[in-house]
Amino acid sequence: MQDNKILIIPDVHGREFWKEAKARVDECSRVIFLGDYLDPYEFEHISIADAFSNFQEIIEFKLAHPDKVVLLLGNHDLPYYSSDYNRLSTRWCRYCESFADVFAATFAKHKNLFKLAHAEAGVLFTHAGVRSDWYAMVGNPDADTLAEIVDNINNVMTTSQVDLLYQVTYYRGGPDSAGSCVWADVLEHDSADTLSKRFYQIFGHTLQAGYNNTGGIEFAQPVITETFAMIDNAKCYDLDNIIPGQM
Ligand SMILES: [Mn+2]
Repeated sequence: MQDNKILIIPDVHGREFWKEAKARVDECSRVIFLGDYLDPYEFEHISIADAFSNFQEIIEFKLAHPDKVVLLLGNHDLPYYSSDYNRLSTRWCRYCESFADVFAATFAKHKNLFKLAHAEAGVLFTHAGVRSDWYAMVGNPDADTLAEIVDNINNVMTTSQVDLLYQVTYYRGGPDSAGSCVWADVLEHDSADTLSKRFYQIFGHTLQAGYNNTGGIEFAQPVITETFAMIDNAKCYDLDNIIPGQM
């Protein structure tokens, strides 16, 4: 096993590409899921039942490797995960009303397996990336250590601050000025952002896909910059292959 081999799994949405992690788990020191396990896209024709059994398999994978596997929460997970989270969000989430109780019970049973933020190798991992102006509501983006940033973000879930997660800008149909760490669109991220300049960030959330010549939909390239990588295109990524200078 290599010392520091980190595998990153962007938005799942019922897809099976994450199973590469199962095949490679012995060579990895960490496997980090960026969240959004359920609510498949219509164009992919994945049934809700299949998406749910896929999610259960991810939970089993985490239980089999509790220290190695990290499960982050995305905007599609929070309506099922937290009854305190703003239910209005279901309007924009392909929220599955008919299975919502089943999904909520599964999250509730495994509540402690999930979190909002993770740091590893000096990199900040979240579902949608952390903007300085959003983080300023829970900490100091210019001074906090990476460990403090992760703690402050994770604590949002367990305090009265949970509403901060439902900060959505006009890019995603919301009225707020700063998208949260589960809602910020990739277009809201700026390489000059104070926080991104201090800590490299890796996140998913903004699907990279488009129409091909025959009218079908194909996944497109990730958005990789000098200060962040947005990798929501249904592929597993080795950290070594993302960060500029380490390729
Ligand atoms: Mn997603």
